[in-house]
Amino acid sequence: MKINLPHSLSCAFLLLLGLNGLSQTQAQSKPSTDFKDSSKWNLIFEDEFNGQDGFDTAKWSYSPRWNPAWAKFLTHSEDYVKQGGGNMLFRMDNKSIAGDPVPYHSGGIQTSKKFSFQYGKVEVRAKFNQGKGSWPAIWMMPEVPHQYGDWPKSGEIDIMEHVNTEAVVHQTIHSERETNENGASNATTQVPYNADDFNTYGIIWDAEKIEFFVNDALTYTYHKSGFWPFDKPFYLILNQSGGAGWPGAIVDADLPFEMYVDYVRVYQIKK
Ligand SMILES: [Ca+2]
Repeated sequence: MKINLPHSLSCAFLLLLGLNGLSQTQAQSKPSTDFKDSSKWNLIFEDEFNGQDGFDTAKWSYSPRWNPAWAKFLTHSEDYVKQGGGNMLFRMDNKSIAGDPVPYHSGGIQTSKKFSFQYGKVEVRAKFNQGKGSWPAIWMMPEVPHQYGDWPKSGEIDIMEHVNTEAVVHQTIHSERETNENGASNATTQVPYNADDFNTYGIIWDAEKIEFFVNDALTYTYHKSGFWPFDKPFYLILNQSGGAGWPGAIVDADLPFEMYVDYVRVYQIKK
């Protein structure tokens, strides 16, 4: 999520992602634990987003605006993060807001300091539109941000990222071992999805591996090898970003960008 490449590197980076994704996807076998087997899992956190207007502040906070590309236009307003119709809507547009002179505004929320967990299963059902400069994401960061050092040393788990008008979503691990000096990761795959409808995105995370899923199908397994920062609690982030970093500039005619999230469910394995 924190990839921030000069434009000249973007094409080479995407090619790298593509080659990696293909070879790793082809190497997949059956998941170690059936993603949908309810007899194996206890629900420990959920938000069905079936309310109205604001989010549940017992579970979520606004993701703050700060320097990384994904966070440049985050805005603390129900205009950009709002429940309705059974979903949470994350929006990005170029409306002007008095006293806030950034060219775009977008929405994101996170569970930091309210909910984090170590090992388990995450399932998120979401739908988003496409457009030049768009970057919706469903991802996780360590609750203690620098316990193994600055990014990417303490790890990052990207359950779903999409950029621009691509026909695939990206699922990625960031760590010191996997992420290069330009912010690109070797531990990534790209997966076709149904762009016109909701899809489910998930992981199963344990002490030895992180398995990624799209629509309940295993797409990629990241096995523990060498230094492994994924042995601490992580929290969830949902956001619609864009206009900086990986997706590049926004074509205003493509706005608004919208991501609808139907639910977030987190489970841990029954003892
Ligand atoms: Ca819902």
